[in-house]
Amino acid sequence: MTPTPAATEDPKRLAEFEARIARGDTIEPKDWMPEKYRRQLIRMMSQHAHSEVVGMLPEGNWITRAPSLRRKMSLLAKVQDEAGHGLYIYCGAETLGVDRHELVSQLLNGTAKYASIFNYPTLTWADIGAIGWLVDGAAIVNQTMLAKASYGPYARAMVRICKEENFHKRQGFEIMSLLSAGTPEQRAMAQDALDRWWWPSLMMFGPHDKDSPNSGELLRWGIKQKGNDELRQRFVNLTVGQAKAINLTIPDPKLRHDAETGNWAFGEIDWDEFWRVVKGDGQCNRERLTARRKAHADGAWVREAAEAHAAKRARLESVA
Ligand code: FAQ
Repeated sequence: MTPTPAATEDPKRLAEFEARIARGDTIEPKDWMPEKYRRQLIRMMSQHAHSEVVGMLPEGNWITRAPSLRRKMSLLAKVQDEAGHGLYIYCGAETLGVDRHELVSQLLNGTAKYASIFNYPTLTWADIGAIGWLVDGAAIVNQTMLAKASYGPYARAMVRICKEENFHKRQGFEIMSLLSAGTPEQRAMAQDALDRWWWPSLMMFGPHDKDSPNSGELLRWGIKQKGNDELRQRFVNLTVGQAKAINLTIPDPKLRHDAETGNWAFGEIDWDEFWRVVKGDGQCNRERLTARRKAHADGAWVREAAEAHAAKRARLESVA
């Protein structure tokens, strides 16, 4: 049997580490940690950071077409926030001893994963409402839990990120609410956006727990506080009432309230579609990576200038 990385760790240190987790201690960058804990965090945090950065593309596409100055300002601020989220999380990942350039290369060469949701197109203005309401709404449900993660730098980044995501969600819900109460065409546009973004939003929580290879370890080490299914259910429970409040219909004929559990039962996710998109064959995967590669190439001069400036400052400081 191949030993698991945890089994190769010093059992005494591992037991001490797990006792700290059980006590609810926060693990900080210079603390001892099992190699597998570090690797899981780098995997999850880098995927998360890539998601924030790629996640700017579907909405960035609408900044020039926002219907008013107020909407343009909100959308600009939101997209800029997502860039900031990517940066905090890349910085957090770097505290685990990994080089950000390496992580970015993995994104650009197509070997890294990022959230499947960002491989769907934004066809109308209502999609901007649906993303704020549903995608940021799902992100808040997931990330509020991660704000209690055992790794300090990740948990602290999530506190600020969740505050900003709340603003994102509100502006999205406001767009959907106004469109839904507007002309028949606007209402149809809002319903169409909900129809297209509902199922991909549920996919954001990942596969069922039974099919999630990482959840066991992440839960045991307090990185995740809840499983994928429980968080997905929480999101559905919260969102059904919101859809009703703005007179939109969730596109799921199996949606029904289960009086016994208090939950909204929902239909099965199309897992073939999920895995197809995760593996690179969604509607916009190629477009998204092409855009990121171009942005990286176009930004080469900024990186060179920053390095030259840093070298100049270091030279000046050394002679001072
Ligand atoms: N898309 O074993 P699990 C946002 C992969 S931020 C793509 O269950 P885990 C803000 C998974 O990586 C959105 N891949 O994995 C915003 C794993 O692959 P690996 C991002 C997915 O880690 C709003 C494999 O499947 N949020 O939206 C997905 O335990 C608007 C097996 O899955 C985060 O990243 C997926 N949906 O649980 C920005 C939050 N689901 O690495 C712009 C942090 C699963 O073994 C605009 N991450 N996979 O090859 C998490 O909470 C977790 O990583 C999960 C997945 C829940 C995403």
